[in-house]
Amino acid sequence: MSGYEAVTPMPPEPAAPAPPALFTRIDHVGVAVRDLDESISWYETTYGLRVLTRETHDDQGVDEAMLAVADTPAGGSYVQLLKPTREDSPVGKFLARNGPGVHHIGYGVVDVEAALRSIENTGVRLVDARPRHGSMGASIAFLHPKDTGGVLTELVQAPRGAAAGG
Ligand code: CMX
Ligand code: CO
Repeated sequence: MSGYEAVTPMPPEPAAPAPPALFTRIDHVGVAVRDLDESISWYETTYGLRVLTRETHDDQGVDEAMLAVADTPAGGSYVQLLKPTREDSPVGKFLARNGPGVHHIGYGVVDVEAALRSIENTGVRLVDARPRHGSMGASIAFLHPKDTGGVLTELVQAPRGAAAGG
């Protein structure tokens, strides 16, 4: 006897299957700004970016501009400049608390409804239980920043046949 007890080795735990990747690309970075025209000019003159669309979304309380950064086979990527139309909106409250800066990240997904259900099943709180309309015809939904490491996260499904931002 060696002094060691014979130990039957445990069979290795079966590895949990890796979940399929939900994100296809970074669709856009949403930036809170105080003056939309001034910010657009700064992005144009400093970075040479081009404005694709300007929209007002009363439900979100924003005036916004989408600037094109890149076009990829999986879809486009953009900077979304956001100016609040009222103080008690998400971007209005963010600006009052933090000043101008990155407000959220929008990730491209193939199917926003399926992605929402999959993420919800992991226990992350959803801001939007169902997808809604976003910029440039996209279908979007937000996840709560308190459950995503402090990053307000938007899922973006491009409209059929188009590369779109949210
Ligand atoms: N990033 C990280 N944390 C954020 C945040 C952000 N953008 N906005 C708010 N929070 C945090 C706050 O810091 C605060 O944290 P503490 O409790 O630790 O102080 C907490 O969330 C609550 O902040 P609040 O100002 O009281 O905000 P509300 O709870 O009223 O709303 C949220 C938070 C996420 C539900 C709201 O911002 C929301 O519905 N966002 C999604 C819609 C949106 O952002 N629309 C504008 C963009 C539209 C587009 O991209 O098309
Ligand atoms: Co956005």
